[in-house]
Amino acid sequence: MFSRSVFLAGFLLCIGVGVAAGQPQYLAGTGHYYELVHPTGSPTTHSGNKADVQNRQFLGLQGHLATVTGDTENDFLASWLKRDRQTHAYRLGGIYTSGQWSWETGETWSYTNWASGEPSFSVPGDQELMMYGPHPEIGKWNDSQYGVAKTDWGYIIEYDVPEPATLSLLTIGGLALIRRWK
Ligand SMILES: [Ca+2]
Repeated sequence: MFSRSVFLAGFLLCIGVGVAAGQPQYLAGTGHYYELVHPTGSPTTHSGNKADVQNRQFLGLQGHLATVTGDTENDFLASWLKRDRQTHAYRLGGIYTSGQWSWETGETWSYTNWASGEPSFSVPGDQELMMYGPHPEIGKWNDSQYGVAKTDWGYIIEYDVPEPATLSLLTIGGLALIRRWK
């Protein structure tokens, strides 16, 4: 019984932390998975990345450009970007249009983590949102004119896990293991 419990605990732990580099990673603090997509050198835009992400799924979960709504989520992504130093900017799912910032998922825009002096609206009008990669303010946010193609920007995908689905997956996985063990 002891070894069975230890094995099951290990299995559950692996769901949280045992993902290979380059694969979506799980953040227990939000219960969501995240994926870094690095630039390929081809020009990309916010709307282009958004369309790409709408075709991306992980474990049957629909992805969206990441929405960062608290320190837990921001710190997780910032520390990931510190380890995986590829480029200076990663798009998020936030835009400034009709005079206000919003998340494209409809989540409440209340948390922000702007770099010093940002958002600067250096070109007035609609803006998109990015998180700094390797930069003195890594993990902080900056705004940039919406619709401008970038060759050196990556983006971050977030896969939301509905809470009942998380429980079901864990329960099904655990039951399957126990059955196999018997
Ligand atoms: Ca989020």
